Amino acid sequence: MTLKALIFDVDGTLAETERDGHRPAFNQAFADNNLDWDWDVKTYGDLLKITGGKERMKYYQQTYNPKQKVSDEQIAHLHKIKTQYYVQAVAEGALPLRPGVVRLLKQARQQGLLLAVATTTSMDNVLALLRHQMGEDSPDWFACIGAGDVVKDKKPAPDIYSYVLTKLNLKPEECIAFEDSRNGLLSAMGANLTTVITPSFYTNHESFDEAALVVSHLGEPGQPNRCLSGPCNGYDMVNVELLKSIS
Ligand code: XBP
Ligand code: MG
Repeated sequence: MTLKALIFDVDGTLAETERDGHRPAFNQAFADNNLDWDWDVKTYGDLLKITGGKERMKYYQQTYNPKQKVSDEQIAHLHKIKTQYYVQAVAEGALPLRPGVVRLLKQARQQGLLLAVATTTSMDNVLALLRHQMGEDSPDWFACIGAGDVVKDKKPAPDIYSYVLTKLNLKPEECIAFEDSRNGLLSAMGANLTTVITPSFYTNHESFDEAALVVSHLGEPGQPNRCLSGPCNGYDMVNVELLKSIS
């Protein structure tokens, strides 16, 4: 079937956002609210199995501090403050896009493919990242941005990909998803999407057996990627030709 759209995860896929973006933003929000939580790099890696910031805080409270009372209102407040810190870090340029992301987005647009986002993270975070890294009008490059609480069940549930497919009015066979995590792969697979994986800092030990292609990153001229599994067909970067051959 003809390839018509590329659908991108954000955290870990467009940019390495977790360790030096989301994690310190959570910790700043905790400190501001006199909460004695402090997520170090290892703890945060363990907590990433729970997708969604509010869900992650709730899980941490229930699992690590069961006696502590933190209401849903407090979680929502902490999340609001965390988002402000995260957006501020993004606006200061703390989180560059991964190699090959801009190149592939531009090539796909030039060749008439639609672009979309399917992410667990909040819309404010996505818009801040796109605008800061690719210009004020870059969110308009995307036919659909599915983000955060727009669906009830976050990844690994397929809901966010199903939502985006419905908005695009496309079949899964007409699209390819880009992910960095097993939770993301399960979500895309649950919506019957062919998936390309670029493992990230926190996910490079995970299993991606069901992915169509696993590459170290999307690749740039002068910065070739490594083909980790799947038919890279001799390419050292992911481009539309390669994607058509696996779709
Ligand atoms: C990303 C996430 C997000 C961010 C935090 O998962 O789990 O929750 O860590 O974002 P994926 P919010 O890359 O699979 O979409 O705090 O805005 O929820
Ligand atoms: Mg991700």
